[in-house]
Amino acid sequence: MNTSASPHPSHTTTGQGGETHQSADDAGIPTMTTQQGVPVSDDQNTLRNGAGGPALMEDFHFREKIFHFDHERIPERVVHARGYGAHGYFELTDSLADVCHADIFKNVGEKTPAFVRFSTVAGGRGSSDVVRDVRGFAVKLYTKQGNWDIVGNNIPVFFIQDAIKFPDFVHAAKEEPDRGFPQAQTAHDNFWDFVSLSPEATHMVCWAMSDRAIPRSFRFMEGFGVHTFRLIDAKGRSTYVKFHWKPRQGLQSVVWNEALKINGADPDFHRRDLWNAIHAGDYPEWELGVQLFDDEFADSFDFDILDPTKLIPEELVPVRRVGRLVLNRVVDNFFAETEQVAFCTQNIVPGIDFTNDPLLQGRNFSYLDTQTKRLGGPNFTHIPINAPKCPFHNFQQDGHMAMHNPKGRANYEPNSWPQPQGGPRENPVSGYRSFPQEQSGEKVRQRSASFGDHYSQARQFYISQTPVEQTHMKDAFVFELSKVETPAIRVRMLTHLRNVDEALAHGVAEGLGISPLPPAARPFLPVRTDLPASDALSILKNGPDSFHGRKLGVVVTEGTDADLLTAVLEAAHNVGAETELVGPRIGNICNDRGKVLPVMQKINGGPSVLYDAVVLLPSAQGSRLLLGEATMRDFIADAFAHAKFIGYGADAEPLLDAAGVTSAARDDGVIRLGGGGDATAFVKACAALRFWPREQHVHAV
Ligand code: HDD
Repeated sequence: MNTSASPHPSHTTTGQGGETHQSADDAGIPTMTTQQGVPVSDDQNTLRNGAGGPALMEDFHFREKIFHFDHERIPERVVHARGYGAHGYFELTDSLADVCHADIFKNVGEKTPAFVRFSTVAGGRGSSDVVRDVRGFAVKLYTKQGNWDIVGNNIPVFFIQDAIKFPDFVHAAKEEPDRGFPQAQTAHDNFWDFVSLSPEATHMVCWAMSDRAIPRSFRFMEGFGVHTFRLIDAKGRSTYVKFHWKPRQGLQSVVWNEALKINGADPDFHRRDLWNAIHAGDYPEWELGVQLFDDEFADSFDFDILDPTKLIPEELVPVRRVGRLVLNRVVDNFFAETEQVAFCTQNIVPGIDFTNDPLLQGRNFSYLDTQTKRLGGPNFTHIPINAPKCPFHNFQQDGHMAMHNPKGRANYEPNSWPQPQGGPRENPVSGYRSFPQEQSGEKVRQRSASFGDHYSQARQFYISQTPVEQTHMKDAFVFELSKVETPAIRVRMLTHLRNVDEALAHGVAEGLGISPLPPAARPFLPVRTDLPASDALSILKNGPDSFHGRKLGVVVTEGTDADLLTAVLEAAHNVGAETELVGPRIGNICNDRGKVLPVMQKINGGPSVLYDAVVLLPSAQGSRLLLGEATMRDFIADAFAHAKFIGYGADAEPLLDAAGVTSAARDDGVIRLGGGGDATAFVKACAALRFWPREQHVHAV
């Protein structure tokens, strides 16, 4: 046995192949066993007939280990394959008992365990985080009356109106079947072919081309239940409801060029962000908001409340905040929890009910079905992450991996066995009851005519954006359509955009070199141009009021000014921002007082796209060294181009010049830091997140 300089020197051995590992020859280290519990003596060498001989079939340990490995993967989700989950709780802050008898909405202050999984939609499990895509926002609430899943997105409307179109939509959005690319993006012919042939998609496409589709973090995005649901009160009366999750952290997105670069620098940008925030104790939080309305409102509203391509502006029906969702614990095991969690729209509890939204009705079939395939059988509810946390009893039995078969003789009902052998019985008082909605009508395959206005709300969304956001939308359309190879598809898309906004259509056409504009698509119902702008639809109008929860990248070198650095770090920490030092190398860098700095990133590994704002504090000598460094110039040029706030010490001026941020180009977002007061003012300015007036000066095309 050899010992070496490992973190566990006393138990470390060197194996026959020179590998360093620990053995359980000492108390306190668990002995490895097979799945049958048989202790393992050697986990690194197969059993063979002589050292150079063939492997022996009887090596049950080898066979079990490889067999299990061969079966590690389960099918990835057909959509929303890439996701990241966390645990937390929901706390009721305002009773909804006036309109809903669900237990979760009764007692103010009561906490209900929750699990949330955020996701992208189109990409595979191993794709990048910051792609242009809708984000899933799925919440599982382990209530005392069973699990309630709100399987929502970060966008309040959807691409299609009827679930029967979902396979077509998803096929068109994902990689093209003959070539297997492009991955995790909609910038290709099939997607735009489908949506340009489906006018109902126009509203959602506008959202997808807005900055909503490139969030800065899961923490900084809203969630929406999308459909209209029902709340049922104790007397069985129904109130319509739309669910909203409002981030306490405020809204924030990145810019597109930044997104492209983040995906290279850190494909796990969003999951790392959530992991870091929870580990730092900066627990992300959302308020649960409800828009409540009745039949009278529904009848008077300009659109059909059952149409999932429409939203109800918050100015018309205000969002009542009734609770908070706090994420405070990462998973113990990604596969067991995040991968195996199974959300189903059909999981609702007494007091909540569905409506006739045709998309929701179809979803209620799809989720149960897909989980059975994905998780291998009907007992996926026995997996701890999916099991209710309240008592549950029924006579469902057997099947693959059954963990909770009923005990005793009775496995059917009615039965006449006495309790406890007789088992559970239905409960007409506390049991789930559906709202007794009257139904009539012929059996037809027909879309309601009231679903026919496809452009008015798309237009309302567009005019609700700030000019900066409108430009981003135009640029996104141009980018995506520039990747479409078939000219007719690009032109067809423009016919829809003309019904959204003429300036938008012109801008996109110009970007694509299309002239003259094609005629507008003929709308099924006239386009409403009188819908007022809604501030709630803009990200920039709903940003944070401080730099809390954001990340500052600080460039340091040998000899960095210790006082200024301390002032910057303190100012950032005082508002709850994270900081990271970036330098020419990691470790062994001293400030001007000889103190070693905890440099976490080398400049090429920590480009400015990973930070919300940057500060440049090289010493004069460090600045000279970095002048020849291309990645340093990129760091500054990108931060400037992405409209970030840049703070700098006097010695950083040559670096700014070298990156093209000359004294003439420097604007109010490029801030010279002389002392501690400046650092505080800088961090305060960063609350605006970006210096948007710069954007128009850094783009010529
Ligand atoms: Fe869906 C997953 C959200 C329409 C069929 N969907 C899935 C997830 C989210 C959504 C967040 C991932 C859940 C997780 O993290 O595990 N889906 C939506 C929203 C929709 C929507 C907000 C429209 C309002 N979905 C939709 C339709 C269908 C599906 C119309 C089918 C008819 N969705 C599925 C699915 C998935 C899924 C195939 C794939 C993996 C899974 O369910 O668990 O059943």
